[in-house]
Amino acid sequence: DPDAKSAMLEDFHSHLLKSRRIVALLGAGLSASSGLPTFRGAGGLWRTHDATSIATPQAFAADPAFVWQFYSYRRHMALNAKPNAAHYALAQLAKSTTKFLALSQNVDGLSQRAHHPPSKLKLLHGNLFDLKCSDAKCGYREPNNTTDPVVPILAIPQSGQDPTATATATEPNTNPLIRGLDISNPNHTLPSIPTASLPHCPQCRKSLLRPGVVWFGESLPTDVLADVDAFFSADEPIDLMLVVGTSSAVYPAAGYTQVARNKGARVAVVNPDPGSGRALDGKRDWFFCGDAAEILPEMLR
Ligand code: BJW
Repeated sequence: DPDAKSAMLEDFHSHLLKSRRIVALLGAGLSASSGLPTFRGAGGLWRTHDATSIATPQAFAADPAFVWQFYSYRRHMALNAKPNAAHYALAQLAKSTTKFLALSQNVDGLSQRAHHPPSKLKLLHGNLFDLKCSDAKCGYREPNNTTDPVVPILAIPQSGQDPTATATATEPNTNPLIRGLDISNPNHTLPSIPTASLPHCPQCRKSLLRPGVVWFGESLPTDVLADVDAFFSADEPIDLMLVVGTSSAVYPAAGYTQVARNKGARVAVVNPDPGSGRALDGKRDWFFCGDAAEILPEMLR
């Protein structure tokens, strides 16, 4: 109902104009219209694996080459994707609101590339474009957003290089973000990679490097958590919480909506799935149902 939608937009907008302290919780749906798949639901399978089962220390220990192939593919996709109108709208809101914090679960670098001010962007789950030593005691880290692939052996094979591919799988790739064989398609054979050829830590010269992301069972970065806690514990209410493109299934990220609510925030959810955020049932003041790239620019205009 377009009338109901514009009334809701107007109501939201009048609250936005009064809001002094604003928090945004961001999830994979923010980057969906940039062509990057989300974790849960359609697109959440990589080959035959649930993407969330690859994002674990156990998967890396068991088969580091497979996990690196997944992350190398994701780095390639993200580097070839472009920020969408929602990333730009949020970056603009961040610039124009003194007391603003985005808590992003995304690791794709698209908010940064939309010029979101870095001090107002907290990366809860790390960054695809950081590398770190898989031995936490070593502690080595480096930013790496230029090398695609990280090591030559992780290069995405070019079409025509897969002799075992089936007829369907050799059809031209329709995903414009992938320059080469779509190795997320299980019909393509994955190149086999010896562990010795994977990227190794230049500091301890012993352990493998791994992506600087937060896997299940790992703690979120302590400096990030401290900054988020400082924002929430300031002796001032929070006026508005935006919850954009997340299933609110993963903690502690999903719990920040309640924290903001306890500080007085009204909550606006942007998601095409009407059932999204069951964790938020009864806690949403506005629900904008649809693509963030379409709706956020209207909301934040
Ligand atoms: C659109 C759209 C469009 C589509 N526009 N929207 C308390 C209770 C229970 C469990 C725990 C708890 N505390 C901790 C845990 C354990 C665990 C956890 O939460 N488990 C749950 C699954 C139950 N949490 C952890 O382990 C965390 N660590 C931790 O807490 O350490 C301390 C500790 C350890 C152990 C025990 C207790 C405490 C770490 C979590 C790390 C998550 N890592 C990943 C991978 C990152 C690296 C990578 O990218 O590969 O992070 S998993 C994955 O899920 C990724 C995401 O950031 C995260 C959230 O997913 P997100 O962004 O919400 O995506 P989706 O796909 O779920 O949803 C997309 C949404 O977009 C959908 O709703 C769509 O409808 C929507 N959408 N198109 C707008 N166009």
